[in-house]
Amino acid sequence: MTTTRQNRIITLDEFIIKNQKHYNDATGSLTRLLRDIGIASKIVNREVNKAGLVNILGDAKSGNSSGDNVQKLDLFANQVMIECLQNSGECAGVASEEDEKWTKLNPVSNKRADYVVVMDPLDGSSNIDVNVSVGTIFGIYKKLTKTKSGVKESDFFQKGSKMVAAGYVLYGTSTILVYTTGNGVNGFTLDPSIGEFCLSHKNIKMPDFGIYYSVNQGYYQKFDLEVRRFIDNCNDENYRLRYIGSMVSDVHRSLFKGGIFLYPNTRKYPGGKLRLLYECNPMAMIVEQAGGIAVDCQLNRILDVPVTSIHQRSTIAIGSKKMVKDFISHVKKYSAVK
Ligand code: AHM
Ligand code: MG
Repeated sequence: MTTTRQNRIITLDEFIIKNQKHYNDATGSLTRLLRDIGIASKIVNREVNKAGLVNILGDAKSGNSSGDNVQKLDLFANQVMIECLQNSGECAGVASEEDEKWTKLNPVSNKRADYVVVMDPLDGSSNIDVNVSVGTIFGIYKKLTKTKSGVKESDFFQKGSKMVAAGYVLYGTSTILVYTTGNGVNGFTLDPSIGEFCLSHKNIKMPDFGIYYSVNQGYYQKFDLEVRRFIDNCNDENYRLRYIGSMVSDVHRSLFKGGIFLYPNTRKYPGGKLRLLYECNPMAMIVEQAGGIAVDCQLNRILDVPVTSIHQRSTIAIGSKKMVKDFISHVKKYSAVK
């Protein structure tokens, strides 16, 4: 007699391999690259979870290339991600929020490296010391340079719409890896007892509407009129304000519950604070793939914004379709942007 197991566990590795056929060119190289990222995030997760026990918390007394304080765990995550991306030899170069310059990776066994990776190894790092969720964000592009292991800065200057995959790992009450290869969004929760990411959220669809809005309302007076009007409207509608200060966590909540996340321009950050390559683009690809919208405060689709520098910043309004459309209406009504 044969028995069929219901609810069979599907691990991240198994899922990636099974879905390889949906990628544009199913050579297995993107599969191997995604697996490298899965391994790196398990190592980062281990350190994030024991961060209170060992001496890797706190400020490393150096600023990152964007001028923010860097905490030691950021540096660790950065190093682990780069080392793991080196493993399979599929990645030719990495641009990280933590490094001023992008890094060329050494070829493995003289094989062809077709991809470049952009990443924020530990987003929301100001939250580490106080046990609040942080995350890793990544985006993957096919490099433009034709030679086997060659890679140039221009390989990173591709619009977000050219990404072949994007994802994030949220180190929260549980650790979840969410990623897309442009064919829907899936989430995998880390089962610590077996050390595997297991498929837990299949084909994630973002609600068209939600009751949450997420913005640093402390900057209210520093926002442009149209943004203030939109926030006023959120208050009038009794939407609930939730702001963790960790984009991954705030967008993750919107992805599942519905909502909108905003980081508009302020006097301190006239072009927005968040980085287009490492934060806005990957989150925008995921949200769009789940049925949401992501625009900047000039109402450009985030994924269509031209890239001219690896540390480029952007404003962002990202989230449920109806809420972002409402934001767009407010911008059109109260500003010169048409
Ligand atoms: P980080 O990558 O240095 O951690 O900075 C990005 C973070 C986002 O996760 C978060 O949304 C934002 O900065 C919070 O900024 P603020 O404290 O200005 O609200
Ligand atoms: Mg960040």
